[in-house]
Amino acid sequence: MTLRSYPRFITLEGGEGAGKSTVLAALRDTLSASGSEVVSTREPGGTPLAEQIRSLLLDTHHEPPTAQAELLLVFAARAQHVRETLVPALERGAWVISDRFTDASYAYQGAARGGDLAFIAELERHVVGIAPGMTLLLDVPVAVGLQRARGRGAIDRIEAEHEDFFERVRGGYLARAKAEPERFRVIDASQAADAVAAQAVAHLRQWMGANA
Ligand code: Z5A
Repeated sequence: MTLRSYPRFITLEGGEGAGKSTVLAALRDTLSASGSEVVSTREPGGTPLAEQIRSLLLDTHHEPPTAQAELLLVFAARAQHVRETLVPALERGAWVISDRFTDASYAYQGAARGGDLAFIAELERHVVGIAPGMTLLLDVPVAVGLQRARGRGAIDRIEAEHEDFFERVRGGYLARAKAEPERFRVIDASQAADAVAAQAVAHLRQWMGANA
């Protein structure tokens, strides 16, 4: 099964503290101002069941999942999100912005945890089946991103990983962007937040113009 790409499906990716939440708000405002229906969502999460799986994944109070359990939980949440939220919205013509999607599994469970990339690709084909038209990768040096993320207070299970882990995450994302340059737009997210948001909005406007 090949992946079905939806032009109105936009994903935001990046390491910790890259500034995805800030950019997502700017993209949502731009799309809403054009009069379109906009659905903003996130992964893991985006449905009640998938949000429960998110807390199992991130909460430090549970028994930590093994690498394989983590991978399957992430894809279980995604299976629910795709069928219950993403495909219905895309099929009715809404724009959908998701804070993370399958690229995150290649970066975190694949590149960083050492999971089998071919198995992740099989899961993507059989369980997910869809792909974003455009992905904005907010790329920031690991030390800068971690300082921002940890400056916010409570740290979740994955945020508690060592810097090496996040270097592998960053490398995994950059490799994905290099392999699919037509889908990815890489933004230097070490700039000030308003400059990052302005670049993201410029990419969006260009994309909207081409996919009106
Ligand atoms: N995960 C996974 O392992 N596999 C998967 O398949 C998926 C996810 C889908 C939850 O994701 C976790 O799930 C994540 C990967 C894993 N790992 N962890 N932990 P998440 O996206 O919800 O969580 P996150 O990556 O920890 O989000 P984040 O750190 O909140 O990142 P962000 O949304 O990109 O950052 P932000 O909230 O917009 O900004 C963080 C802080 O920095 C905040 O105080 C801002 O005011 C500040 N900020 C933002 N931009 C700037 C700039 N440009 N300059 C200065 N300060 C800034």
